[in-house]
Amino acid sequence: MPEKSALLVIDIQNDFLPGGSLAAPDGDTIIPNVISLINTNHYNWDTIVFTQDWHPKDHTSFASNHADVKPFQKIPFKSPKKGEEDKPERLETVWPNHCVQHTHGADFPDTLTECYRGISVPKTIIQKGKLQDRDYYSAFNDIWHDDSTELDAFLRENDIKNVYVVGIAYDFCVKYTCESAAKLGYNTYVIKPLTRAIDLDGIKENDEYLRNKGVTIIEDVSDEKLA
Ligand code: VGL
Ligand code: ZN
Repeated sequence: MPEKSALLVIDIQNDFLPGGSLAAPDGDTIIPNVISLINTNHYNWDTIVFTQDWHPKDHTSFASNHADVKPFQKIPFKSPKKGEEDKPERLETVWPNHCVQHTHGADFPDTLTECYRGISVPKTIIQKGKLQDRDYYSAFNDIWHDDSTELDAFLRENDIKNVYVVGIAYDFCVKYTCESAAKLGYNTYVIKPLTRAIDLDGIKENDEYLRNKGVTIIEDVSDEKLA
């Protein structure tokens, strides 16, 4: 039996698309090809996972929840982890309000919702960013490695060995999801043409970062895998 493969579709949500509050430039342009990648199934996906950034409105990653702080600033955060009260604070980026639970910004675009409904292999939606006091970039865990989502358990239940990642943002949730997957022992691939970054200046550096973590970057996805 060949090793089983999962496709992870990261955070393709209205707020990360043009017109949204934290848009990745051209984020919408990957959607038709992501849908083709799912529907044609030339990679023989054994499971497909959509992730959804899903914050309470008082979430600590929103600049608006801190006095005199603007979006994209870095501010110090204390570890929320038990026993780490004395650890030095870490500088973390704060964001415009985005992907607030049960709002349009947190929804998937309609074409993607329809695509999800049609998936016939095991599938799940993993929501992350739910705890108010910490941010989550990886779809596996929060940035402090304290709280885990159900993603690792889902992949293990389905006997997955290979993980392919597409979506938004290449420099945040795609990046840290790939890093976690590699660290957890999955053979991890990022299909780069089907990702979009928030900060376009950081892409090269991001490639290096991922390679150093053992992630394989797929630089092009041939037309026959999509058509
Ligand atoms: C993301 C910033 C804040 C992402 C989520 O999906 O990459 N980025 N929250
Ligand atoms: Zn977020």
